[in-house]
Amino acid sequence: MSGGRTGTHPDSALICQRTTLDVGTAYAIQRALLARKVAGGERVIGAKLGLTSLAKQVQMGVHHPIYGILTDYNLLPDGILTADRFIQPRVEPEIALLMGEDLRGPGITEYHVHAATRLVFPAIEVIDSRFADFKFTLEDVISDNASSAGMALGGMGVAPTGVDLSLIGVVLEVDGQVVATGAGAAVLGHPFRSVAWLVNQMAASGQSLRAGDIVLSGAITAAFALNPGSTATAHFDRIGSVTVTRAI
Ligand code: OOG
Ligand code: MG
Repeated sequence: MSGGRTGTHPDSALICQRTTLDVGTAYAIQRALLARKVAGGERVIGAKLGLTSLAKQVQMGVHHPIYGILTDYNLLPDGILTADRFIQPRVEPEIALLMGEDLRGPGITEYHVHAATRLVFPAIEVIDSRFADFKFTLEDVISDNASSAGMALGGMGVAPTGVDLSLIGVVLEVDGQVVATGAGAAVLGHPFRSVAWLVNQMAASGQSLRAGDIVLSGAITAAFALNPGSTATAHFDRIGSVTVTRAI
């Protein structure tokens, strides 16, 4: 890893040196960093997909889906990004799931994910990176927990029954200007397929989703930098809207 950027989170004080990793080692590093966070009092609340849409893969120059683990530290009260906690935050519109049942791979399909999903939410994920300008390899970004930094969910959730999430449109605005548009199908064809991929990948290291977990299914559009004082809103068809603001 490279960059040597620091932040206020204990793990962000790590100085990174670029090394040659394979994907398996990168996920082992991710788990080791998670163990440190949990030992420090953070609680696992779910998981996230990354690089599941063409827009994101092209933007980041990394052409393979990844996953990371979410903790309660990621939840942004009132959608506010406090000034001290982020390095170079970017916002991405995502469809989030609240699981109603445990899901353990292998062999999980989008149908299993649908059956296990209790609620869906409009979400904005805030990603951040220890790598200058988000320039990283697949293995780098996996070991950095898929750039996971924050998230905001809109409303109280909508039952997925009768809603085709692949057809849900989204309009992303920053400071009132439309910066991107897309639909749920951008993430591996369907958000449930994206989450099925996640669960099957997690199985390789004995990880799984539990009832009550929150899952971010992956950015539908490219990510956009959020400057101090700026506000981003993602408006989704049928499932609602969500807003985050970066404090000055
Ligand atoms: C990696 C994380 C990407 C997504 O939804 O595609 C991600 C990055 O772009 O830094 O969270
Ligand atoms: Mg994301």
